[in-house]
Amino acid sequence: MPDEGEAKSGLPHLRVDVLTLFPAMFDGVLGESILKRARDAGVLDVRLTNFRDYAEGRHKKVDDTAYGGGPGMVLKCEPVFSAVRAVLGDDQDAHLVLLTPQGKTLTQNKVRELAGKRRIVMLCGHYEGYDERIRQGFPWDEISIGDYVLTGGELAAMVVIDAVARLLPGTLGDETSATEESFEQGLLEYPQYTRPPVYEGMAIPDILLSGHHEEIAKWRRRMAEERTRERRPDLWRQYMDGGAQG
Ligand code: 6GU
Repeated sequence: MPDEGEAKSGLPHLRVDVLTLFPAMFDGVLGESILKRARDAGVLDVRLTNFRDYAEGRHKKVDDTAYGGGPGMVLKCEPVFSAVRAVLGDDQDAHLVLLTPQGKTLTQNKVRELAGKRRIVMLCGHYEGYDERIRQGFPWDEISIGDYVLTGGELAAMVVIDAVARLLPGTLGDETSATEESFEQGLLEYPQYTRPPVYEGMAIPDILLSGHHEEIAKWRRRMAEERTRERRPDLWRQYMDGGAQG
């Protein structure tokens, strides 16, 4: 029998628990394409928990007005603490992720780190924010997906799951090494082409038909570098410094 943390295939296996008030938002994303394949293969195990189920009273209230006044609702402590504790059980080493625009911006480095975990528990907020004591109550890794505001953490959680899933061994086909892609090396992708060789007068670069694999690799590297320098001077600087890639 495979150990916990291994898929049927013997590949390592990531479990992600998502705590959300809108579990149905995940159906389409998890039920199609590569994420569906990863789940069917047992590489990725996503479990959705509606933390409203942990709210008390007939009204199952999960949010309330803010102390001190102001617009918008704040996510209450009780249902969140109860749900997180129930989902964790006695698991001591699950990685806790709080989706919030106040978090550190997600990078490919962080995605790689998360892909190495055995279990991730994600909390998706909605409304104006979390009661601050939710932050204090658990050792959250607070993650944002960029400097703009979403209506809730669900789309952000899906972005994290998608980016992490494609790095799990067994998710992508053998020929697609996710780590060979230029972005993993701190560069933007080089231009790609497929048939036909000429489309509406636009021809593909001759080099790609030359059969010179070394020359093609050099050309691709040059194009990736040029593109990065022009479009993303921030990434280019990091690349030239040989520093940590974001
Ligand atoms: Cl994680 N949540 C929300 N509500 N908005 C965001 C975000 C997260 N990341 C970027 N914008």
